[in-house]
Amino acid sequence: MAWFLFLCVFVALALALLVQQLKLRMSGRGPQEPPHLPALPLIGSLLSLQGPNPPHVLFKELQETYGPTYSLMMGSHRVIVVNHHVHAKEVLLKKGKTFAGRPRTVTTDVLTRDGKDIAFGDYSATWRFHRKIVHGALCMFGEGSASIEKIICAEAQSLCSVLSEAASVGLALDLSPELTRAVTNVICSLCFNSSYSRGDPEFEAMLSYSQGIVDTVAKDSLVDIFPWLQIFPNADLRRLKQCVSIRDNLLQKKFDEHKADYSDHVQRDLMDALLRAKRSAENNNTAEISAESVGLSDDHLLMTVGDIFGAGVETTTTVLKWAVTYLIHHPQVQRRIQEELDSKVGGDRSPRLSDRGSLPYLEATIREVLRIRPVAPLFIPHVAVSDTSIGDFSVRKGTRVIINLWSLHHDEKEWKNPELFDPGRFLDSEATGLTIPSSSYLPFGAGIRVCLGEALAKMELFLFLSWILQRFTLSVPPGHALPSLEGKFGVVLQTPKYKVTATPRPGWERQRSQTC
Ligand code: PLO
Repeated sequence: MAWFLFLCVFVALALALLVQQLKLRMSGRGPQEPPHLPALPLIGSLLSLQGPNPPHVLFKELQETYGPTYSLMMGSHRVIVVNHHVHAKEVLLKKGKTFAGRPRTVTTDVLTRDGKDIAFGDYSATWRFHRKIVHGALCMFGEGSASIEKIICAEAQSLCSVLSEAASVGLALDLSPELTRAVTNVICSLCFNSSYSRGDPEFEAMLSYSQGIVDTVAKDSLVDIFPWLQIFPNADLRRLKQCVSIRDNLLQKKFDEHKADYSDHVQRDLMDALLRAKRSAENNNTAEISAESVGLSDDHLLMTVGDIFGAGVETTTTVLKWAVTYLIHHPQVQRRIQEELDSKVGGDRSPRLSDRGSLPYLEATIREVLRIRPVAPLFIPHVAVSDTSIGDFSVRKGTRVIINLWSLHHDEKEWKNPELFDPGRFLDSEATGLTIPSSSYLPFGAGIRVCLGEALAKMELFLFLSWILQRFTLSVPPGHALPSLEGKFGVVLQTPKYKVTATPRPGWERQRSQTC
């Protein structure tokens, strides 16, 4: 009986597949639609997406069969995967507004109270207004401001003290929590005008909930493809909900504290700036957009601070960890950065932002890290908000579009030996100036959803790496294997866990008390 049922289901699925393919061919839209991976009713193209490789690598490989732009079905959702920079730029820049939508998924809805944030929130008047005030607030507190440089340098100083202490007792360290604390404190100062010291229980709680969220959110897990799976017990979803609830309590606490002693006259941090923008929109009855009319609730502000916090910490920390990992694999690159630092900054003071122009090799190294291991190899999926096209292919409203940044950054036609770590490719022929040798390079995305924290991230990467490399040489402890370069796929591409020995450079055996 069971085998008969099984046979019936199998025959039904096969027939449905055949009919679907025939329909596609006969509809006359055939040549207009992107090449399509086989798809079965209900499960979509899931069978073609199995295998040992993470999605970004698999999507890159599938180009060989289907070309650089192809489509597939994730459950009942039509998805187009874009692997080439020309089409990627059409989606992000030329038709940015048409492709500005975001899909709603079970996990991101849990994280963002049904899309009330900026990164995962769908395109709407509320979203535009919301992004505008966050952009304004970030500009006021971030980019180019002297205070942010001071904050980063203070954290760099404290990070280097920890490395120095460990070195003095011959201890190898897992740099992950140290880098995370440094980066978290920068964002904390910016958002809440506060910071954490080593071992602070609130910081430890944050480390653990954030890891829980990174492990479970927005990675095209089955529950995001098949939302009805929520009705079954799901350990990942349970963990995500627990972590989000811990995060939300923490954010709510900070939010309430700020609201309690908010004053229109002083703006201490980003949270004050957001509160002020919201209040002024509410009071401004004559404005065409008031907070009421665009529906900017307390939830929106809270979720946005969650975004800034999460994005500000996870992304920058991840890039720093990849930078350290590649520097350990390539001691000659480390040496060259150190020589550059010695000759341009010297040993009597610490690097400053104004040194950026005179340290091209370090900048080139940062660019190369962002190329070879992009933080978000598939970005966050976009959605077409109306019927449109990509190149010659028609795209129906509601189609999800995944830009495979991994393919752009590893395109053999654009990059010589793309798997080779070579900062030199970002230097000009005299090796004194910086270039971007290919248009297939978009580490921060592009268009109306471009990363809001690009300037802040670049300042942090430059200052943290220059401070560390001025003082230390990084390696794995004797006898330890080099860390894997593979990366664990998720909402960010994660580095492996491993220990690092930071050996003080001559003259830096004892931490000097210097600021920038
Ligand atoms: C990281 C874990 C945090 O606890 C929550 C969070 C918020 C914003 C997310 C971020 C996580 C991961 C990186 C994301 C960012 C918004 C933009 C950024 C997705 C999930 C990228 C790379 O697009």
